[in-house]
Amino acid sequence: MQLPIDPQFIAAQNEAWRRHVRNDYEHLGEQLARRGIDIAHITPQVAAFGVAIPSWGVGTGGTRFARFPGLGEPRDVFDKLQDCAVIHQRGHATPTVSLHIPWDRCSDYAELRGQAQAYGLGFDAMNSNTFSDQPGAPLSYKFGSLTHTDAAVRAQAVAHNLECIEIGRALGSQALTVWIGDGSNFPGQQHFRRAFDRYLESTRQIAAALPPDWRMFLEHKICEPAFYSTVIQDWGSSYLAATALGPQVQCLVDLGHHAPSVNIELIVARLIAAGKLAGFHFNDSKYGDDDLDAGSVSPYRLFLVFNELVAAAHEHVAGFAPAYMLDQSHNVTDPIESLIDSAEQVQRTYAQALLVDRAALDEAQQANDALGATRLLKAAFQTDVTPILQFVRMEAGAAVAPVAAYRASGYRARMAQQRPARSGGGGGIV
Ligand code: LRH
Ligand code: MN
Repeated sequence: MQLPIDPQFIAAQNEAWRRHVRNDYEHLGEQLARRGIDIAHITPQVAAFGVAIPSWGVGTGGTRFARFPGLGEPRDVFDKLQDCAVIHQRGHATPTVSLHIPWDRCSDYAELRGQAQAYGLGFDAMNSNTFSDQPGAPLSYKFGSLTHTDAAVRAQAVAHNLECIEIGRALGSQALTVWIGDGSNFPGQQHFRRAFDRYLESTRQIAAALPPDWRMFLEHKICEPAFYSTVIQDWGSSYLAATALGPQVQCLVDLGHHAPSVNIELIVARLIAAGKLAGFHFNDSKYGDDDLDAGSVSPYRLFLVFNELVAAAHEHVAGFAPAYMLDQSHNVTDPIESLIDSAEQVQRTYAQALLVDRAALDEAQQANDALGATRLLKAAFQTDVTPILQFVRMEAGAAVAPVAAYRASGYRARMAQQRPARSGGGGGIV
């Protein structure tokens, strides 16, 4: 493996931690054993946990008002891949990258795949983009893409998704995420039922082009860029479409795509029961699609989602194979640090959810012992699983303290030398 940072540097960083990590791990093991939990049963599951990095997240993000690029911004998909390798080398919880086309288009995908393998990385779901006009594209998506009233625009959007599948096949990806911003800004502007019919007509063509071992993820979103109606506005519209489109098509849940008070874990439970849960775009939000770092605002909300996921795995629910991805916009932090931290936060939340005493919870629910039940969840959520995360990283040759190790590596300063500074200017998420 050709790693961007010398593994010896990480090993040296870990030296000071080794004895403490072992002691803390053994101590937590004793505490968990008193709760009837075998830490040796939990740790391998945590070690096997992985969440994909969004390629568009390693560059500084922005809003419609402005974007303030940082130092050493990635120039192309190869720079992004190198930054993703730094993140995985640190936290060892992000073995795959989710690409976005055309932002990650390049001339040689075999070379890109080779570079990823050299970094020990793979490719998760591909993301198509018919929410902005491609340079030189004959037709505009101003009034929609897969649901546009003009069949030629729909055909252009379908063709783009088929191209994303071809690129993904060359890279070893096995899924396509389709999020479209199609909708309306004025009452009366769009015929809701006809727009949905056009969506099905277009996505049916994309689904028909899926290789047999691929899946297509439909991503719903309450609003933005359309602010009166959105064609795939909620899980209901997504589920109706995924059901109509067949077993290879499922519903992806981006945590930030719901109204603030929506019970997302209940939506997750419904999609699991229907065998239609594609997976997640993890992030956090307080108001809208804020794309903040996962678990940075409402860690308990993230935990309640993972509680449903761990319960489904525990009960061996049929067809349960969710894809885990981050989808964040890093406007004021070093994106690499945010992604290292967010991947750890998601892995931490998974570890906590593994600590829920499922048998006792079943009993409390059966007995309508509301407080007993919710205290079982709190007991797991309030367990500091840091020793397990540090132990897993140390055993994997990753950094016990990944953000500190990244800062000490001077990687960002080196990239600032190698990569020309990018000026700020107009808004936009990338
Ligand atoms: C839409 C979205 C979608 C991506 C985009 C970058 O808000 O969540 O998943 O294509 O962000
Ligand atoms: Mn998303």
